[in-house]
Amino acid sequence: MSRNEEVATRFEEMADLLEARDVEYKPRSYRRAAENVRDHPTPVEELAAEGRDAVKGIDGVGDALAAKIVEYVETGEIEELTDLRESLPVDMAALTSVEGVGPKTVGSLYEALGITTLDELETAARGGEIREVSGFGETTESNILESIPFAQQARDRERLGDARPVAEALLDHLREVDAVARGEVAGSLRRWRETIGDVDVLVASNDAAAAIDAFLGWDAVNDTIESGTTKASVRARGMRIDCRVVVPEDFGAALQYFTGSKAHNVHLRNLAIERDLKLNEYGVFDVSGVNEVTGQRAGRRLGGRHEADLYDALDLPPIPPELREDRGEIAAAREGRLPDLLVESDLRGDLHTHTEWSDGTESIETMIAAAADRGDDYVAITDHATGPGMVGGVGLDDDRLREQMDAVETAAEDTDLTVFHGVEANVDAEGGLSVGDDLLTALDLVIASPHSGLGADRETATERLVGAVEHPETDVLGHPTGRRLNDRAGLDPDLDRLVAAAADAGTALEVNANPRRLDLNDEAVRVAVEAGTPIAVDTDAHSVGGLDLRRYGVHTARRGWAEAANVVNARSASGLQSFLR
Ligand code: DGT
Ligand code: CA
Ligand code: CA
Ligand code: ZN
Repeated sequence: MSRNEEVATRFEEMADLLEARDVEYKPRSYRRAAENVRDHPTPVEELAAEGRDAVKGIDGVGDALAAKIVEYVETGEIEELTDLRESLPVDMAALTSVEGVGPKTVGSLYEALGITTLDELETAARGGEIREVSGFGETTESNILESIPFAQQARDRERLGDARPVAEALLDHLREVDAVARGEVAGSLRRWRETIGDVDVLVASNDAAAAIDAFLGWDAVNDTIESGTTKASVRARGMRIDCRVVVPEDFGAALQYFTGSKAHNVHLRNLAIERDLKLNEYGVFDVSGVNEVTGQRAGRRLGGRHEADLYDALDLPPIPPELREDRGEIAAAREGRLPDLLVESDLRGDLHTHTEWSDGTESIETMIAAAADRGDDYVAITDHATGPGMVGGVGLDDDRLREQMDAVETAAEDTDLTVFHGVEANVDAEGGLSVGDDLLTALDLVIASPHSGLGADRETATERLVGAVEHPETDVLGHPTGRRLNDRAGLDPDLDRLVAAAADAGTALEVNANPRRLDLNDEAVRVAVEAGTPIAVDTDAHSVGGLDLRRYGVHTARRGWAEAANVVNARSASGLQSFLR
């Protein structure tokens, strides 16, 4: 977590605690400041080092809040927050995750009944205690009771980008073990869902005890939740990890079963039943000759060593894990119209990168060299322009953008890569762009991104984004909704209208590969693909390492059924140039 994120989280907690104590006005200023600190491109520790005035450069941060930011950077604590927590020792995040329960409710229930956790809330609601509290009634009580299971479930799903590296480190460890023939991720992580309930890992081994020992002995394991002869669960790096061991002959069947989704598997099993076949984690079986009366149910095994055996027995081509959500993939497989999904090597370059000219960490030359090292054919340098949502002097004004044009041109002379000079312009409230028209025309590529006003209603959001894609100079709509996974919902535009407008205007919609964003998400990509709207899969890298996030964008696009033909940066440099014109 960056320092900015830490400060933002603490300010939000303060806002909740103050609101719970019926303090007026202050909660709002803390929330506003939190959002601006979170989005501020300069690390707060750098600002704090320059002094309180530099910190006050953040929108919505005055003397008092600047002092708290400096205090946090210097001491790791905010004294007022510590005091607030002591006076109201509640699990605020858990309690407010219940629909209809806000900080004020939490405050009242703590005062009246001493409720501090979700479990206590449930007990009190079941016991009919809540309806007795002044301001509450039976309806409120039963609403709370109804919403608690969802709140318990929706809590702590991990972001894909946080879980994937943990699972891969575990696989590296397991694959070193002699007893382990194969190790793969399964579950939602293998399907590349944007968030993960728990990590599922599957191991093929003829010595299950040794494989389980190796799993439990991984040095990142914090504690063992349960362990048996062929499966175990642990907590490691803040995540729950389930590991199952099967014999190599069954590995394909088990991998298919534990990859899910449950809905996909149920659909597939029904298809099997129609054909007198049976699917389970041990294989695929012909049960046509099975005698119901004697109860002899096993049938004749047709396969299971390889995952494809199961699909093959149903006369289906293998279905890529990303599609296994029961969203029409089984019918498509049956009718031979599964998409030829995008693969990472289809991408020829990144259209959205930042340098130290705005809030990136590297020089133009370094980012170009890093793109060349990856084997790309081209790269676009697209630093932030000034405008709404850009604070603290991060964005480039038109003069600086003109200066950068020369710098990019010079850097481009030393490389075989085709270098595009672009800009990430901010979309204003009316859908206009924060850069002069003459400059937009002169640049190779224009990304238009919303960075402010992300709480707007659907109609306003749609108008604004449609305005941005219809701007004659816009080439790509960057992170269209502005959401932050597990953090802020972002805009919720009318997707049918947005993708139609983008298709008509010849503007690409971005799939921002940063795993905190994944924006567009999988379902929105599918809508775009079906409308024939061009897509750009970009990393929005702010450093060399940021370029490695590409795979998350690719798999999100795959979950949206995208093919290379849908993706503008899967085109050659000259193909891209003709799109940009
Ligand atoms: P998650 O962890 O909530 O992100 O989602 P998954 O899909 O990883 O679900 P998980 O971890 O509960 O189970 C892993 C896979 O195992 C799941 O995708 C399908 C399979 N599975 C689990 N429970 C059942 C079940 O009751 N029936 C069937 N058919 N499959 C199941
Ligand atoms: Ca899982
Ligand atoms: Ca699991
Ligand atoms: Zn960007």
